[in-house]
Amino acid sequence: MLVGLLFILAITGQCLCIPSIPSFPFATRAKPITFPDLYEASVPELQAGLNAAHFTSVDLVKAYFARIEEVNLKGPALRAVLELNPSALAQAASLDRERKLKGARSALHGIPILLKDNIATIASEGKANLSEFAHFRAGSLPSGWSGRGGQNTNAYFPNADPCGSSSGSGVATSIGLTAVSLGTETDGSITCPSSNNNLAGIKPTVGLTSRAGVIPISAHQDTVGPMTRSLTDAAIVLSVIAGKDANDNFTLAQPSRVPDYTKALNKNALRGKRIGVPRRVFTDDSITGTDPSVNVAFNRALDIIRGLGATVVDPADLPSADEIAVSNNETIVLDVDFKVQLNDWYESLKKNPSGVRSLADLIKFNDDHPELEEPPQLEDQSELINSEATNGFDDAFFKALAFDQELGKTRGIDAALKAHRLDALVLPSTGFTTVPAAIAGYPIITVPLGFYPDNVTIGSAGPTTFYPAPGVPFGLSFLGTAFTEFDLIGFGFAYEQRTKTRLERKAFAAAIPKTQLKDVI
Ligand SMILES: *[C@@H]1O[C@H](CO)[C@@H](O)[C@H](O)[C@H]1NC(C)=O
Ligand SMILES: *[C@@H]1O[C@H](CO)[C@@H](O)[C@H](O)[C@H]1NC(C)=O
Ligand SMILES: *[C@@H]1O[C@H](CO)[C@@H](O)[C@H](O)[C@H]1NC(C)=O
Ligand SMILES: CC(=O)N[C@H]1CO[C@H](CO)[C@@H](O)[C@@H]1O
Repeated sequence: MLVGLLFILAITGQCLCIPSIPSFPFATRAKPITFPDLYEASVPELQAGLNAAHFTSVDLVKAYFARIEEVNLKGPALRAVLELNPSALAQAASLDRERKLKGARSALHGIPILLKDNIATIASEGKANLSEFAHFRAGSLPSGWSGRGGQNTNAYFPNADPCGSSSGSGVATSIGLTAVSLGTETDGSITCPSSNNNLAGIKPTVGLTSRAGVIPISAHQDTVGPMTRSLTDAAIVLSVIAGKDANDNFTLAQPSRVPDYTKALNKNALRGKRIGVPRRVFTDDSITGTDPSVNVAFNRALDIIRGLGATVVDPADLPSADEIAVSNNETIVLDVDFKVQLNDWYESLKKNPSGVRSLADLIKFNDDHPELEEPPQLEDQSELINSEATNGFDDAFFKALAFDQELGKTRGIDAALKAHRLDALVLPSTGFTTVPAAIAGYPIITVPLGFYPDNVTIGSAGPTTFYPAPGVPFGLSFLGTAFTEFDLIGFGFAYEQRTKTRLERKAFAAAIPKTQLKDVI
């Protein structure tokens, strides 16, 4: 499954492809071809251009590589991309040949995709920078920093926080360094960087997409999902990556058929629905609770949702909200899972030239190589040390896991949905609003909600990063119970299409790459 190629240029799946159009034989005057702007280009637009032979996948790879070159280490040095797939051009050429002979295999045929670095690939391939160990190394470390990649920063304000841990996927997709990307979420790591980078993101139900080959934090919470510029693109990617995988037994519990999520893209999807606002999840949140920019935009969003024909139930609190706010059960579960599963992951590697074969080795490696892994102000690896100190799957672990299920599901999201007869919950995507869905393993769909105003007081998010900051985006999350992605995508799409918030503001000028398809053809 995901064991992809940097630029996974083809994946099998439902074919939404537009049939290839033969060149029009009677044309007397060729109509000038207009190429899609790669800052915003959607998968259907790219697929149409590929099928019409206006450009090839080779052209796309060349253009994206040139765009990465412009801003990744040069110019604003966003450090969003770690590696380029050395075989991407050859793979693209082979997929171009296949398209000519047989047509496109799927809606992703020949579409460049960027993967978060914790997702295994077949050979050495390209990759998005991330918060190290998906930000599990230590809560104090800034988002987007890794020893390997340096500090990845936001494209909307110089040195702003990209959020994490799928930071590189977020930043690279936000300015069109790739068509689409994949991130992973344990608690917030797709939702938050999608929010901070003006993207649509889908954190699927745990078990909808396979984690085989993904460096784990926790089998109970980890999930792989798309980060894209529109929910249309996200639905296309999710339709391809969802499904059962014998190498990840959590996927065996999903419903028998993967829906075509593009069928959920209905502008009227909110009509007649009941959407609840679990206010206690964010009113006490240090990031979201008192933030006037987020709260004003959120209340405006509720009016828009009403305008789209839904009933907004406000508040529709999770009975467990106050307990979740003070609970340490999630940390107990993650600390144990991480040690056990990371050690299993090291053991599963066929080749590992690094000499690091366990969590204990990793902690020692970091301490032995401060120049690589513990530069000044970034020494902290307390969460790794806490995890190493745990004793495997003991009574305390199973108790904490059971509490999490209860707090997140039965007395949490499911209780609120049931009590108020709701179709979904809606929340700002900022801060700690991802926790209930994280401990429940439930889905979150995020779409752009707004931007910090130009006069916002710039805050600090780490030794060299800022949050909030002028122009930095934030998102709106739709939440539901397990495997309700189809409905949630519909609700997010109705809101996205009504508001088109993403298009209201662009990245700062130096962070916008100039190369376009016309420059490489
Ligand atoms: C998956 O398999 C592991 C052992 O390989 C087992 O401990 C776990 O309970 C299984 N999980 C599910 C959801 O089937
Ligand atoms: C786990 O959650 C339960 C229910 O809220 C709570 O009573 C318990 O104190 C929590 N445990 C920890 C370690 O936070
Ligand atoms: C920013 O500007 C808006 C209106 O333009 C104003 O209402 C608000 O008070 C200002 N905020 C700050 C922090 O100056
Ligand atoms: C090992 C490696 O490729 N490191 C690169 C990671 O990405 C950063 C920023 O893009 C580069 O500075 C490193 O060379």
